[in-house]
Formats: sequence, C-alpha cells, structure tokens
Amino acid sequence: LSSAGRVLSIQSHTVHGYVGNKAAVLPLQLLGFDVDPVNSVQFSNHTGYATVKGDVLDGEQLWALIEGLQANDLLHYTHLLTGYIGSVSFLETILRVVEKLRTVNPNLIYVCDPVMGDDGEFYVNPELVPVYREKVVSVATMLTPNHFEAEQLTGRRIETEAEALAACIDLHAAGPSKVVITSLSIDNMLTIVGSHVQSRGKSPEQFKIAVPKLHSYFTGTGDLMTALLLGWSHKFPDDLDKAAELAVSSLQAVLNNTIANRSKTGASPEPKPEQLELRLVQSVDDIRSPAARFPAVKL
Ligand code: PLP
Ligand code: PXL
Repeated sequence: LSSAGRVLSIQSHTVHGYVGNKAAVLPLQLLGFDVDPVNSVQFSNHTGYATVKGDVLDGEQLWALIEGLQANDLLHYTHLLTGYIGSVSFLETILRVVEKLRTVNPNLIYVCDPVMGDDGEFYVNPELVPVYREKVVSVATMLTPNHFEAEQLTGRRIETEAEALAACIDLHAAGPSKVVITSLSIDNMLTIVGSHVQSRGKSPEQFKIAVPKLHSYFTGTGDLMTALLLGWSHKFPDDLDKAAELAVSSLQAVLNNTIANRSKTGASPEPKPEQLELRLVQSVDDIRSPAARFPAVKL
C-alpha cells in the first residue's frame, strides 16, 4: 500500500483542542498521507481561552529540526503545509525550508494558509504582511487566504464576487496556480471562491461555493479547511472545484457535529470555547468519505 504523499506540516500544537496541527494531522492521515508535524508552538489551548501557557519555537529551533532530518536523508516531502506563524524570523525560516525541500524534490507542493487576521483585525504582527506579500506568496503552490488576508495580500478592497475573482488573478500573477479564498463575507452569505490556472499563461478556471454562515464561533476551521484542500487536490489535481466541494462538505459536517454536541452539553447563551472545539474524532467518517452536498458553481 503506497501513501498518498508525505506532508511536512508546520503549525501550532495545542494540548487541549483542535487547531493548527491538531486540526490538520488526523484529516491528512485519514486521507492516506504520512504527516510529519513540526509544532511551531506548544500551547495548553488556543488563544481564545482566558489563559494560555506554553512555548514558542523560534526560527533556529525549526532549522535545527530540518538539519536533523537532512542529516538522515529524511527531507523527502511531496507537500509542505504552513498555517499560523507568529514572527517574521520564523516566517523567514519557512522560506529557507521551502528552498531546501525543493532542492530535494523540485516538484514539492507548498500549501500556504497566510494566517494574519479576520474581520478587519490582525491577530499577528502586521510586519508579517510584507513578508507574505513579497516573498512567501511567490513560492506557494496553493494559497488559502480568508477574505481579510486576500485584501491584505493584494491591497484590494474586496466587496463583490468580481473583486474576489480579480484578487485571485493578482495572486496567480505573483505565483500560486491555485487560490482558494476560504470565507468571503458578502451580503450576509459565506462564499468560497476558488481559482486555478491549469497551465502558464492560460486564464484561470474559477468557481464559487455558497455555504451556510455559521462562522467565527469556531476556531481551527481555516486550519482544517486548508488541510482538506491539500488532501483532496492531491486526489483531484486538475479539479480544484471538486476538491473544494469535498473539503467544504467535510468541514460543514464537522461543524454540524460540533454544534450537535454543543446542544447536548446544555447551550448557554455564550458558549465556552471548549464547547466549540471541533469534534474531529467524532467526524472521521465525514472526513474519509464526505457526501458532496455543496456544489461548486463555475464562474
Ligand atoms: N467557517 C465556515 C462555515 C466555512 O465553511 C469555512 C470555509 O469553508 C471557514 C469558516 C473557513 O474560514 P477561515 O479561513 O476564515 O477560518
Ligand atoms: O486556528 C488558528 C490558531 C492556530 N494556533 C493557535 C491559535 C489559533 C487560533 O486561535 O490560538 C495557537
């Protein structure tokens, strides 16, 4: 039995709960990948709780792990996946990692979720913006910004679907052949917009998927979505719309399972963060074989 691929996933680890690697590793394993997680932080829980304790890995520590892998000839990756990154120096080291992995596998697929903020607010140091914009975007194969991040990366205001599609075209021009804007909030609807340049110079194939707006409550949805997009685009490399349909369907099933569980635990008006932790383990069937319930509309 061969593996779908081997993913180096550089993301957060939380002891309790499911964000970062805790949201990405299991789904990728269920889709058949070997996953090598590097924990960029080890926190007790995500930052939405009242208290957070733990440690942050710095760029040098990340590089030491890469050197260890290299010394044992273990740097053979088909995919690199990155999410939330807290500092400019760590992000600069990620750029070195991309370069290094591509000396071993020139066809390495780099899936980058340029996590910077949401709903008009940064949750990272804004100094990360120019690094993503000027350096990281150009080496990414697939980019999965949310609405706010797509605006930051392109310098465009995105208020309509047409503007979202134009932003995707700008991003393609900078590098990535696949762009998925994971949560566009337009007219009180949540829309996912995808764009795929099949071969250089061709105009992109673009689509959208409308989903019910449950949003912002949950933490880790973006991390899970990007992992699922990586997984399904590996199985359907020429059908980003199909990959996105499957990813969205699994994500929505996980969110529904999470909400159903919350109702059982006695819904207070303000749910506690722990009641909104993704019910990932309870959703393994929906991750392995999602019923595609959210059709992509070609644009
Ligand atoms: N919330 C819902 C309901 C979604 O369907 C999606 C993406 O499909 C997201 C959140 C992901 O958004 P973000 O990347 O802003 O976390
Ligand atoms: O889901 C993004 C994320 C990643 N890592 C940590 C977080 C969060 C969101 O709160 O706290 C540590």
